[in-house]
Amino acid sequence: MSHAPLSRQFPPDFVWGVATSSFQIEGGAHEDGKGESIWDRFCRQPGVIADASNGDVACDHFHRLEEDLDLIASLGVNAYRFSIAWPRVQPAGHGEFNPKGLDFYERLVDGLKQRGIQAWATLNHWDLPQGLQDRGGWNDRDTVHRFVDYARHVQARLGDRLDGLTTHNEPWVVATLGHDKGIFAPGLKSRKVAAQVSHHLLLSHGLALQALRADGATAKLGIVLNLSSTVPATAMPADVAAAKLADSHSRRWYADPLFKGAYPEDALADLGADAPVVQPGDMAAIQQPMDYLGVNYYTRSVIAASGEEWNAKGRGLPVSDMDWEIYPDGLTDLLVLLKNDYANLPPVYITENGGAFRDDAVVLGRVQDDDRVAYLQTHIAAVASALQQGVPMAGYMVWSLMDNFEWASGYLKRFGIVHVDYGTQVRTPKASADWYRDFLLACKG
Ligand code: PNW
Repeated sequence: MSHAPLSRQFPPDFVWGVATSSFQIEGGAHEDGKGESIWDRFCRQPGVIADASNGDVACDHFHRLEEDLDLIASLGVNAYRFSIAWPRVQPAGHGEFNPKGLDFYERLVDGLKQRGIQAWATLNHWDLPQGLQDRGGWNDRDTVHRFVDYARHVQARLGDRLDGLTTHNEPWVVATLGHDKGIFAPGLKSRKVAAQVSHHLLLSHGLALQALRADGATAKLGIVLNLSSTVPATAMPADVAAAKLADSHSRRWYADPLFKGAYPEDALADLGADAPVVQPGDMAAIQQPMDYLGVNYYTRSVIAASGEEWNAKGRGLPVSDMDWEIYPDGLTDLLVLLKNDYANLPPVYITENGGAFRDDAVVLGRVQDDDRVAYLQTHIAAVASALQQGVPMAGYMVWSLMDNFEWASGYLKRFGIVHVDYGTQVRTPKASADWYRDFLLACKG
């Protein structure tokens, strides 16, 4: 452990950012010819969104681009991670492209460049065109090829100005929460479908990387995985075995194909007849060299053989407003594990980290979110510790720039370092935004 101030523990070229995604902030759901996404459709199902809300307006970012660019710049970050809504760019997900859709992202990217901020774009942060879902969505192998076409189209227009280009955000969430648990769009409940979806997401990632490189990509290309440190609830052999299998179904299910070209054997055996159909050449296509790996980290995952959920709050452990345990050491553990497991690990960026907290009311123009300040500080320290242990860390981005549509939780959970009043759309930087700005100034120091 280094005792130098935290700000001295990062190299000068370290990438510091804030992150958002299209559906969660943009609104403008019907502007400029945008098509319907599976999240537009899903939100209309009764009972699936906690406050019965949707993304029609969200943070109205679509109409407040210049103000939000100035807000990002005011934080002193050198990178902004955002996502591109596929249905803006290609309303049905197949057939006609809509040039007006990319006009918006061109203004965003040019606005970032003018302010000296790196542009990190994600192609799929879950808002698949409904027109593709109507044909089977990610369960249908043709969607893989539609994604590659879309990726090439975006790169042709914006690629020369992008610093990073991410294929998918958190394929585990899309596959498992969207197609097995059914709590996210498209709301399906089939383990078999989810497994096939995960394979198609990985395959589309690999084929997109091949195509983008063949087209002369200059941005760094990679994928973003949601990962946690997975540990057994007790030292009992049954719990240890359950934790190992849970790790194979989550972290290794995605990282092993990407870096080793194979799904983990124990997870495949556990899936049995639900294992995905894999065609010859698929695994080689998935195992493309990547310029970086993006890691989203929020909490650790504690596994018991009984299948009982680990109730951190009930055990008196610190939790965020999502009831996710606050466990910064898990981030260091995870990053060191990645370095040890994957000899060819590329530079790693924390592409999301942050927390929802309740102390978020605006009082006399101020939001004193001390819990979030502590969360960010301890997790950035966890990244510094991984760096000292030889993990090739290259960047860190806070989730999120501002409060936004938190999926099935609607607008009830606030992750922003900037407060959003949804009635007026007024943005108020919280104490955590001030802390982050001061920290980044000290890093430059
Ligand atoms: C990520 N889980 O979602 C997403 O990338 C963001 O869009 C989201 O706002 C953020 O984390 C906070 O939730 C996740 O249940 C949602 O394991 C759920 C899980 C993980 C990530």
